[in-house]
Amino acid sequence: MPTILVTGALGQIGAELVPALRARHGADNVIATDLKVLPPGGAAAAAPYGHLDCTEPHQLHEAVRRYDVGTIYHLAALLSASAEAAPQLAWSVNMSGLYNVLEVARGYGCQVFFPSSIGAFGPTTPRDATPQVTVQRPTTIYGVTKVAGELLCDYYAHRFGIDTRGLRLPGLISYVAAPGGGTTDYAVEMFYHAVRYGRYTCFLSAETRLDMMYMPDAIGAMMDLMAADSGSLRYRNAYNVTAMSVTPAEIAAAIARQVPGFAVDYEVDPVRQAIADSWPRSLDDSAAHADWGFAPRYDLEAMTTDMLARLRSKLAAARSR
Ligand code: NAD
Ligand code: AKB
Repeated sequence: MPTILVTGALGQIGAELVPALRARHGADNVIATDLKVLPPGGAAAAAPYGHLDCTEPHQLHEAVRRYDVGTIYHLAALLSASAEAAPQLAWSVNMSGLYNVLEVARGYGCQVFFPSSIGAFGPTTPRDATPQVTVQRPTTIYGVTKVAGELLCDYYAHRFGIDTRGLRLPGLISYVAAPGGGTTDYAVEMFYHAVRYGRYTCFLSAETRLDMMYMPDAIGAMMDLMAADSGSLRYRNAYNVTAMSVTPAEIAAAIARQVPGFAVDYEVDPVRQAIADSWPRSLDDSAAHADWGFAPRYDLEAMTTDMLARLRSKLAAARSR
């Protein structure tokens, strides 16, 4: 079977996507790649692993040719807060990286997965039940690269017949790998701090409402979308998906129900707050339900229970080493 290539495989998503793909398609059929050096004992992305900088087209061509790649999950990118701190680098990695992936896909006939984001929307987008097709005028460089990336995927699908598929992912909550510089990272940090210290200082205000999803649902959604019947997909740029629309105060309350005494205070970071305030409060993901059967399993309570249990064992295992 044709091989699957994952770029940015050592990040928050790749750390869980690579093992899930290997479980379904066989370990040797999934090539994990990243700019970073594979850390010793990095089991999640263990061999086959290769260094690959997505801004270097020849590295992508060489990997696709060498491993006979049929599908590319292109995860390499700078996230919203990191991108805002380095807009020129964000443009280079997020845009040149995707362009290089699409060009190599055009040359070798690969299927491509592109993760867009709620960041592809902006302050003039309807903020509640944000429609699948609506105004997209983001005010962050991250959002600009996500909208342009969506349009580029659409273009390659319609102009060159490339099988591009994408999701507008919300903030992802997970326990395997740390998040990589996003605005929604507070949600993951809150869980770690609850288990470790029983308190947390949040960089977004208590009532900032954003969409979130537990990582197992996000991994399931990516793999289901990629396996869906091509003819049923109306959108080739990216599908809205979400599992919950929550505030820091609501996540804190859900954690406090299981970690008695957990307390959160708020020291708002104006840069990340401004980014969050420009994003939707909730997405309408009915197109994803209708076209390829998207159905997340975890709501806030179910996610909180699983996340706390997994984190407790992870941190206990780390302490006993
Ligand atoms: P992350 O920051 O955790 O990981 C990104 C990885 O890309 C890192 O391991 C980094 O080393 C690598 N990378 C950076 N520059 C590179 C380059 N030039 N070449 C190759 N690799 C490079 O990000 P993530 O959370 O895993 O997100 C993956 C994708 O999903 C991104 O496109 C992101 O915008 C999107 N997304 C993530 C979330 C989320 O909440 N995690 C939400 C919406 C969309
Ligand atoms: C971020 O906060 O940048 C990401 C995202 C929602 O795209 N988690």
